[in-house]
Amino acid sequence: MPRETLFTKIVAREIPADIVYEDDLCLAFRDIAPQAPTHVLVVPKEPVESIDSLTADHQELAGHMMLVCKKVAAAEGLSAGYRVVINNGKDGGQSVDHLHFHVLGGKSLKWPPG
Ligand code: DGP
Repeated sequence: MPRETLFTKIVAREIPADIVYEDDLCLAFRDIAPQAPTHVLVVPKEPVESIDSLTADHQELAGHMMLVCKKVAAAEGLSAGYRVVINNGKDGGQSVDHLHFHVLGGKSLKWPPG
């Protein structure tokens, strides 16, 4: 049984979020602590923990989520560019154990990240 996380609760509408996109497979909502003028999280409805938890069975879902990031970026007007980030595990800076793609934009982003 997958563990309940903040994001499973957002998917279940048990806690509120500013939802910007939804389809059968995933949900996108604004990050509560935005690191850029636009900061949206794209999460699968299925409670996959991280990139490390993905299997070959998730190939379609993972590709779909990437296309949703592109859709969200377009809907947010990020025509000058944007960044998609997936933190994985402790050293990767993952703090919520439910896979999520960060879509960041609305300013010129610095590289490399810390
Ligand atoms: P990460 O560090 O990659 O696991 O990113 C988790 C993100 O989730 C972080 O940027 C802050 C965001 N976050 C944490 N709790 C909540 C919440 O309750 N609601 C929303 N919308 N975002 C949250």
